[in-house]
Amino acid sequence: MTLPGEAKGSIRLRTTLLENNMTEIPRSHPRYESLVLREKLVEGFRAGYVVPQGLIAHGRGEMFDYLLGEKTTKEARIASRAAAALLLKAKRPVISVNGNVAALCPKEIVRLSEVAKARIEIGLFHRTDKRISAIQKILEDNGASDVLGFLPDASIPGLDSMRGLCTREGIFSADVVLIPLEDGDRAEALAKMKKKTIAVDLNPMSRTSRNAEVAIVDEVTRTIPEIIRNVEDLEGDSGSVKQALSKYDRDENLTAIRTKMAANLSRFLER
Ligand code: PTJ
Repeated sequence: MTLPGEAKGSIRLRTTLLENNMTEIPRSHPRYESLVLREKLVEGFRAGYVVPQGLIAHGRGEMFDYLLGEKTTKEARIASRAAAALLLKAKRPVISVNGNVAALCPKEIVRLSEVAKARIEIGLFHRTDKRISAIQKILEDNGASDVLGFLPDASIPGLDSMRGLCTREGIFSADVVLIPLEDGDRAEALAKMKKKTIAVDLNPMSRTSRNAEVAIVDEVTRTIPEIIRNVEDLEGDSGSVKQALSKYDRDENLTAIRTKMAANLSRFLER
């Protein structure tokens, strides 16, 4: 049976999707992008590298994104440019990857690591060797080589969770660490180690956002390409790198986003 508006050729695709327990999302759906992200996470969950807690965390993120109008704000753009500048200034930048990030934007993470000359290290809260191997494979399938994290040989002081495990070559000796979709503990512990962190977190009130050197309040699949664009633009231009950093004030930026979210919420309630 062909559904209304469905091209004949898409029947095979629909069958494949059903066989794989995936849902086909019509492109015309007003929340198409958001639903595709959910599918990616569900796929990762079924394959075993996204934890169920990751699905809950994404739902929390969606709620904040709703308050942002599901689009990148001016404040997030300023923060992403500062993040790009920080990565370019870093001597040993590292990108930390967890299950959700591997499911949502592996290709973009690998591209960012190339343009910013940053190492990739897998760091999981719910750590198992099986998950690390699966995530490493996804990153490698997307072009990464030399992914760190499988064999940790150091730990972050003061952190009891498994996410404290890291590698000496990577996070332990990094000066700048990009920590997308993090819980607050490691962000705080990394700050105590005098590392500069770049958070990507839709919650502007989270400890991660409040502890990061640069806090980008935006959806991760929108943020990473934005950082890539800025790294490419700022590369080799030390004046603009300096300007990007001086233009950014974390607390001011977070306050502006909270104000924006509150205003949107009031508007929604008045509807
Ligand atoms: O793969 P693991 O084992 O390392 O576990 C990963 C999760 C995400 C489960 C773990 O890091 C966790 O529990 O995170 P939290 O404490 O729920 O924090 C995640 C933060 O990311 C929350 O503040 C969410 O609002 C935010 N968030 C969720 N999805 C997105 C997001 N921010 C940006 N983009 C998203 N897609």
